[in-house]
Amino acid sequence: MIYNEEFETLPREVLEALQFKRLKQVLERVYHTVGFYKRAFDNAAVSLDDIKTLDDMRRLPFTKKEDLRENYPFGLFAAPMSNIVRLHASSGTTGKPTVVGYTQKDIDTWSRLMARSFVAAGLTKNDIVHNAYGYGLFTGGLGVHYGAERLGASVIPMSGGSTKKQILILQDFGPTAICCTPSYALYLAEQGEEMGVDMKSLKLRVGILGAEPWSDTMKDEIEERLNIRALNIYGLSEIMGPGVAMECKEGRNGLHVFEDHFIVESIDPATGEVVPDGEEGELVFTTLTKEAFPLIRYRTKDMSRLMREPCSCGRSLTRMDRISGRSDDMLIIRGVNVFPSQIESVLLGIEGLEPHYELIVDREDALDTLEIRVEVSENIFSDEVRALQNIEKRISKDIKDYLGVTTKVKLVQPKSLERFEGKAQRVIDKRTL
Ligand code: DLL
Repeated sequence: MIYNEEFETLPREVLEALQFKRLKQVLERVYHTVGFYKRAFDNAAVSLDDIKTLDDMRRLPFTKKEDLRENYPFGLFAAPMSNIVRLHASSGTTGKPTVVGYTQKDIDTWSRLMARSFVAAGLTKNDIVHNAYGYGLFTGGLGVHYGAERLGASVIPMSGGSTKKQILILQDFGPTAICCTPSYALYLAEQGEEMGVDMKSLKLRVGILGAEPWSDTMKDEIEERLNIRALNIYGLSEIMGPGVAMECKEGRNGLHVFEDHFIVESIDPATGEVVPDGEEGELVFTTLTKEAFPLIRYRTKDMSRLMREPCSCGRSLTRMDRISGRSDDMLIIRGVNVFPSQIESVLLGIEGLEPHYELIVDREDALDTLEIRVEVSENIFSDEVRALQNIEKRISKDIKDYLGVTTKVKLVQPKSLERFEGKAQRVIDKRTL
C-alpha cells in the first residue's frame, strides 16, 4: 500500500519538474521575506534568475546550524507569528536551542508525511500505535501522534520513561506498532524479559524506530527479541521532524526521502561539492513546501549515501542509506542531542572547574550512559570529600536542567587528564551499535 500513490510514484522527470517549480516558489518567498536569505544570496552573487534548472541550485549558499543560532529564536521564520501555530526546538551547539515553527499548513503536511511513513511500514487505520517518543519540544512525540491520527490508527500517547508501565500497556492494550528510539526498544525488551513477560508474544508486529544512529546488527537484535519488523525512520527538527524519510517494508534497503517536499543532496563535507550517487557524503536538505520555516540547502552533518535505483515497493523516491555517522561531534544520548560544546559551557559556568574534561559514552542494559570527568582547581581538590560531592551534584543537576540528559560526574585531580597538541579528543564513545 502507498498512502499518496500519485506523489510517491511520480516518474523521475515529472518529480523533478515539480521540485523545480516548488523550488522557484520557495526561493522567491525566502528572498523577499527573510533578510538572512536576501543577504546570503546577494553575498554569493546569485540572483534568482540564475536558477534555471534544478542543478543550478548548487550555486546557492548552504545554511548551517550556526545561522539558526545567529537568528535565534525566530529570525529565519518566513511567516508572521500570527500564522504560526506550533513551536518545537532541538539542541543548538551552545547554550541556546534551535527553534522551529509551523503554520497550520505545515502541521498538515507533516501529519500527512507521517501517515505516509506509517503506510510504508504496513500500518492501516486498524493498527494501535504505542508512541514512546518524548512529547514536548522534541518533534518525535507530536510528529508521530498527529501522523497516526491522520491515518486513523489508534494512538497511545505514552511519551518516554515509566518503563514498567509501558510494558504493562504493551501487554494490556495490545498495540500492533511501537514508535521509539531503537535503544529504547531494546531496553523495553530487556526490562520486559526481566519482569518475566514473554516479549515475543505481544501483539506488536512493527517498530518505527529512529532519532538516533543504529546498525543492522541492532536491528536484528530488536527484531529477534520483540518478534517484530524494525523499520528505520529519519528526520530532523530543522527540516520538519520525523517523516523526512522512511524505510518501506518491502525494500528494506534504505529510506525513501519524500522528495516532493524536500530536495536531498549529498556533499563532501570538506569541499561542499556534491558527491556522485552511491558515495558517502553529508546530507543537505532544501524544504519545498514549508511555510513558517523554509530552509535552503541545510547542512545536516548526517553522513549517508543516496541510492536512485528503483525499489520493489514501487515508490520512485530516492533512498538514503542508514546514517553512518556525523561530520561533527554531536552525540545522541538516549535520543537527546548533545554537543560537547554545550556541556563545556555548563562546566565553565561553575567556579573551581578547569577547562579540561572528558566525556565517556557507553551503553548499559541497552541504555546510553554519559560520564563526565572534569579537572578541578588545586585548592578545591584539597577540600573535603563532601565539598567535592556537592560540586559533582551541582554539575549533574545543571546539565540535567539545561540539556535534559542524566550524567555521572567525576571530579579528577588537576592535570590528570590527557592534554592534546592538536584537536582535543574529549569524547570517548564506547558504544557498539
Ligand atoms: O530526532 C526527529 C525524529 C524523531 C526522527 C523521531 C525520527 C524519529 P532532532 O531531535 O532534531 O530530530 O534530531 C535530528 O537525529 O540530524 C540525526 O543525527 C539523528 N537521527 C534522526 N533519525 C535518525 C535515524 C529527530 N533514523 C538528528 N538514524 C538527525 C540515525 C537519526 N540518526
